[in-house]
Amino acid sequence: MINKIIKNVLVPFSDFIYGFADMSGLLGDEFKVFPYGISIGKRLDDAIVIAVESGPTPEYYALYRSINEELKDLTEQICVELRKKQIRCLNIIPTVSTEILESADYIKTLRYKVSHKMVATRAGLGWIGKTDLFISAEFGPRIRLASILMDHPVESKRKPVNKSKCGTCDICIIKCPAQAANGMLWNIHTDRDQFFDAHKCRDQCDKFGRERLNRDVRICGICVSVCPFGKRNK
Ligand code: B12
Repeated sequence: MINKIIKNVLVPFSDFIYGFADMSGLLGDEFKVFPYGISIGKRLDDAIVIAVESGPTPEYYALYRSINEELKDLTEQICVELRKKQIRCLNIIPTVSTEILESADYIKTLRYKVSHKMVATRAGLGWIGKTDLFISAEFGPRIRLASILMDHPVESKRKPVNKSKCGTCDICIIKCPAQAANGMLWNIHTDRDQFFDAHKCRDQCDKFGRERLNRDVRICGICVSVCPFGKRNK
């Protein structure tokens, strides 16, 4: 029933991936009533991503904005249908609100209370790469993610992914203009801050936003563009 609802909304289906996650015990107390999750990824346009190899372009920024809006609408549509079936759910939008972006806690930690990547690894869709990107089996990191939390369990065909499959590949580390990663391979016991300096990354995104796009936005995308898993699945 839930699969049918999701497939009816995600059109064309070949542009999306989705999976079901058991999030019990992984989120804060405020989410206790929603222990299960749906992870949804929309693929990014290859031509636009390829052009980001040396930094963000206006086309990439436009894509980022339009996919955020699209995913927000699609996940809301799914939530409406789930609620009709008496399933309680919460739509976690792709990015964070301006209010959160400006909060002291976010500026200090660069962490949000629901990590889309965590929902995605629990759903068995992929793993975390060396520059802390989520790498999907289908499209590599060339996706944008959204999540739905709910109170209804759904059996998953995929097993949660607990460690990185990047092996010896270091291309995202070499190409990162912020030199934000140290090369450590991720597993579920590795905290982001052990292998990735999010503040260095944010400062570079901020610089790119001002210099390349003339805007107060934080955007980069080089690690997304250079990952061989994204290229392989083109
Ligand atoms: C804060 C934030 C940033 C910050 C910090 C980035 C960071 N890596 O933490 C800054 C401003 C630097 C940033 C930059 C960018 N961001 Co950003 N950002 C976010 C945001 C809003 C929250 C991320 C967060 O809370 N991080 C905190 C850490 C702790 O969590 P995490 O990074 O998500 O990953 C950890 C957990 O998932 C954990 N984990 C995974 N599975 C499991 C399972 C278990 C059991 C456990 C215990 C842990 C665990 O492993 C990871 C490492 O510890 C998310 C949206 C969201 N709500 O998730 C987007 C998001 C991460 N950003 C995204 C993107 C694309 C970018 C940029 C490329 C910008 C751009 N659009 O050009 C850059 C590059 C970032 C990079 N290489 O990581 C995408 C990533 C897509 C992908 N394929 O991975 C997201 C998911 C937005 C989206 N809707 O798709 N971002």
